[in-house]
Amino acid sequence: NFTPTPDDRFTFGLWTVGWQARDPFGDASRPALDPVETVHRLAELGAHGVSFHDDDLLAVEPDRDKAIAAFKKALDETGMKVPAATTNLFTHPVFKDGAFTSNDRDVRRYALRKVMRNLDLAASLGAKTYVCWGGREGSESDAAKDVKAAMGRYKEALDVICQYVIDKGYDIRFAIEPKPNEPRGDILLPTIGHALALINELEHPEMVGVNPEVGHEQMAGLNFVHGIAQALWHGKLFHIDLNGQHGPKYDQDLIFGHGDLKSAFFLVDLLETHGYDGPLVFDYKPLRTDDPQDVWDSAAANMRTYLILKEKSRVFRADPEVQEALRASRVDELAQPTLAAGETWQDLAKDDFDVEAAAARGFHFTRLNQLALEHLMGVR
Ligand code: GLT
Ligand code: MN
Ligand code: MN
Ligand code: MN
Repeated sequence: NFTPTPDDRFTFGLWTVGWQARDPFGDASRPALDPVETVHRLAELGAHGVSFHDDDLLAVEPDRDKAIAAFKKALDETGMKVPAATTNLFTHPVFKDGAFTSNDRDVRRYALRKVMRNLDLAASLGAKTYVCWGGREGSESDAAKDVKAAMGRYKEALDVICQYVIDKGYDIRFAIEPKPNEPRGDILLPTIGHALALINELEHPEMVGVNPEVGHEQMAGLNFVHGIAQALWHGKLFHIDLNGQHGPKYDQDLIFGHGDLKSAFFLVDLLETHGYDGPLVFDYKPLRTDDPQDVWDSAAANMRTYLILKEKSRVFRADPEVQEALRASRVDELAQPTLAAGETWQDLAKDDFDVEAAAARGFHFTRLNQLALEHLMGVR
């Protein structure tokens, strides 16, 4: 039974199901969705929570106080949580050259004010993570952006908002969301690795992690599972955006599993076997061809796919043939330190290693991979 419950920690951004399907070539194909309806519908489907941009709350009610009150009421009625929130620093044309790294200093100051205002709301709703997607931080021309200076401003902005959270006593950490391009020709912090490197330069690196999105790494041709494993190793996987993508092209934001299904399987396997306990967030776009009822089918499909893959992973790991194949491929041997306890480089000197014999040994990865695929294809 693949029916989600709040214990599964599934959450959705209001902007996902609420996407009206405007694209660069066409108008909206669906009407605006009331965040109150979203909260109720997602709760009925078994979700745990919702996240939002400051501006998402104003989708149908322009009065901010009224919109917030209605949203809070829906949360109270349904028991839905707000694990994370974020700021829209990309839609208004004032952000056309970015927010934290706009060449225009006044825009940078306005962006920080916009973040701080929404941090107050996020804290009041109990959000523990605040996402920073730098969609417009970047350029189309290398002449137009002093990237070294931009890194300084990015650090400065993150330092300021960390200090704000500390001074206000909020229990909030930040998660940087990398993306290589779109809407800018090139976006700063294009990959998980770039974001991790910047975090090391901050005043409060412990307060900042990453929010990687499946499609964003795959747009750059990168292996998302590897990126997530490294983020986990650094203790920096604060949040994750799950969706689907078919290789390097525009950001598709497909339903989770509707892009690279093999990668989705190994991702769920990694998250479920390596103790990720944060929210499982679907950041997808219902197809432009979907009608308002289809949208809820698509929301349910994300969660159902995750739960099916979780079960596939469990059965894969429990299969004695898989366990034997993992041993034959020496997958467990990699966890063994290369030097034994107490050894130093000097102990590597005595050399009785048979290079040719080791070179001749196969790793039998084909068998292991085929076993994984047969589990995924449902024949085992
Ligand atoms: C925007 C973007 C997403 C980010 C969101 C957070 S909004 O739709 O494409 O990947 O996660 O700002
Ligand atoms: Mn995306
Ligand atoms: Mn997106
Ligand atoms: Mn995202």
